[in-house]
Amino acid sequence: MSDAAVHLASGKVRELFQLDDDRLLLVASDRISTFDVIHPTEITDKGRVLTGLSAFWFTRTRSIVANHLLAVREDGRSAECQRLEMFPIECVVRGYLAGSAWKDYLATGATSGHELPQGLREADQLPEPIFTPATKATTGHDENIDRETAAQLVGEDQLRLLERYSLELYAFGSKYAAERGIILADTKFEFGVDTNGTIVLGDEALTPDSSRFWPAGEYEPGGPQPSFDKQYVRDHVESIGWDKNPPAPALPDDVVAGTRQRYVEAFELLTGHDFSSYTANPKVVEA
Ligand code: Q0N
Repeated sequence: MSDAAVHLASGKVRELFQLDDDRLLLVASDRISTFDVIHPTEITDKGRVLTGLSAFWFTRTRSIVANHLLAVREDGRSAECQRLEMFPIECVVRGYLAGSAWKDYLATGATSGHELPQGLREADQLPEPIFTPATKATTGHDENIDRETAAQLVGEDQLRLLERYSLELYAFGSKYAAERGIILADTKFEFGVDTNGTIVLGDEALTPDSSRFWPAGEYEPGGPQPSFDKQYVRDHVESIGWDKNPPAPALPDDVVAGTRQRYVEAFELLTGHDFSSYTANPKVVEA
């Protein structure tokens, strides 16, 4: 990392440093969480997979919306980014009924103000993708909010643009992924504005940590779907009876190896590059 980079923020799995007035360094660790708790065991190369996938998507979605990526560093896990003023909402798009949207739907028939058809099952595809903004919770879970609440937070005109960019990014990513055997059930974007007031896509984008990736070959609506990346870990912690309260258990070698392989597989399926070619030269994803 650069000298004198100032630590700005820590997420569960990523760290943010300030490089200078205009630039940040976003570093993706190999940490993994299940049920919102970080395990003490790391998944080798997970951070590189997430950084590489984000860079891949940033390169391919520039015609939809500008993004904050300036350069991926040689380590493959650190990204130099343009400093933005972030919007205080998470821009979630859902093509399938899962997670908190499924819970909302069971309770109310709607999610984030979208009335949904009756009779949907868990994990069903929605008639069309929906924009379901949420507030960023510093602790605990993000809260789904309706359009009006989101408009109060960012302004009506900005919200309209955020919604449009989010839906276009999801449409691009979900089509691309579906052609490669991965269902992009839902995904979360974070946007900011640059010094000109232009909206810019920040954070990571269309990664397994910011999205639900389901293996298309195993898709079976009517219940929870296996996660493309974390299913070995979830199955393992369920099998040992972990109560999902901290601390999370250490993971055995076979679970680590299987999980690493799933992350690498997602990277290779989506980018079309061998993961080894990315570690040799991270710029391959930006071509
Ligand atoms: C920023 N977060 C939230 C990493 C992710 N380009 C940017 N400019 C200014 N601020 C941010 C970005 C970005 N991306 C994003 N916080 C600040 C998520 N963080 C939490 C910590 O780890």
